[in-house]
Amino acid sequence: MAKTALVTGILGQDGPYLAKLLLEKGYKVYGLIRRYSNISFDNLDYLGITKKINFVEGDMTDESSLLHLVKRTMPDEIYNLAAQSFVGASWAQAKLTTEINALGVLYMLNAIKLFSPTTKFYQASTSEMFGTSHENGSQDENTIFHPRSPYGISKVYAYWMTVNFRESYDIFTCNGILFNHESPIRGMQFVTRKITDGVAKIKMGLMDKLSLGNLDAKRDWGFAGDYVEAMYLMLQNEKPDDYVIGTGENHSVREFVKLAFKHAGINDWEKHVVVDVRFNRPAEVPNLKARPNKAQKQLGWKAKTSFDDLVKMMVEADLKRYSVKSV
Ligand code: NAP
Ligand code: G4F
Repeated sequence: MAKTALVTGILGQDGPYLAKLLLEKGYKVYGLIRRYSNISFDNLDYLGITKKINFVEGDMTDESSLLHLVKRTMPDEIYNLAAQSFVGASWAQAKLTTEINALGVLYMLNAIKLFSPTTKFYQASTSEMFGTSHENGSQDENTIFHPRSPYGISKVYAYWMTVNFRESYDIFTCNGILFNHESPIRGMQFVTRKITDGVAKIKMGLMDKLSLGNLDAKRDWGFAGDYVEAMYLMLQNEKPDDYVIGTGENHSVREFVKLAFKHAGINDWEKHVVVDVRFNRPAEVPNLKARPNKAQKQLGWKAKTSFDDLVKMMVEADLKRYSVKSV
């Protein structure tokens, strides 16, 4: 019989890439969607898999919906990707961020414990949990957490709850501590997509200036398509554990901007970029860089897409989008 997986966050960036991988492996995929007045399947459409998903309704903040869902589907695997995932919004919406990202995980884990204790659980943890903490400029599974935003704090709660259900109830739970990963279907408010979308608009003459915040922040940016393989591998491993996933290389926002303009054939990038302090955060995470050695050794996972290829892929996809629209 085909294996079954429930993917929360199915309409976001990672959900569609993961669902595509699972479908290719023969899984039946349930995708959790919440109620919308105007729902968009654009990201699933982009990967051509909308019709292959079994949509189920629920909300991470509604415990009873998750209890019913797990009881009804009893999937082999649950990948919890749902979150209020934008760090910048988490100060103004700290309570909502906590309810979705922290309590939502507790509700899902309780549902597994009560109705489907053999279900394996993946939690989308994040390098934001490290915040300002590092050893010689990089982070691994042993680096202590020092989150700098309500988002980071909510994810630390979820991380420990995931560990706790493993230790208390012997449930197969894993944390993937993923560093930033991007793609042509990355949300528009995140800096990489904001840049590649802006560069495409400037190239097409639809915009002249791109307003950004802190250009000195450094991130370890990889491709989402590579990272969902790590999620899958964690749940196929013999023993549940927690893994740092990243490229092991980092770059500043400024470097990303320069390269994006270069790939669009625009040399005078400084003419088009405006620094606007409104995009600065109350507390910044200045420098994230993964040491993904454990994942490489135990899961055989390694990032495949280079920084240059990632920026090029995103710029080309946005240029194509605007070229098609302008025809
Ligand atoms: P994303 O594009 O923002 O997608 C998040 C998804 O969560 C959306 O589909 C959203 O649904 C859903 N969601 C939000 N609130 C919900 C609720 N109350 N109930 C049910 N669903 C809800 O995020 P992503 O980039 O794919 O990231 C996936 C996960 O990995 C997130 O948990 C994120 O925090 C984590 N993470 C991401 C990165 C990264 O660099 N991308 C790195 C580390 C960790 P709607 O479409 O209905 O809004
Ligand atoms: O693209 P960002 O908004 O991503 P951030 O804050 O690193 O969070 C992302 O990665 C996390 C993993 O580390 C995930 F957990 C999280 O869900 C999300 O996917 O910002 C990246 C950097 C920041 O330092 C920010 O201050 O870019 C800087 N930045 C500079 N100008 C900007 C801007 N960020 C945004 N969003 N918009 C700007 O105009």
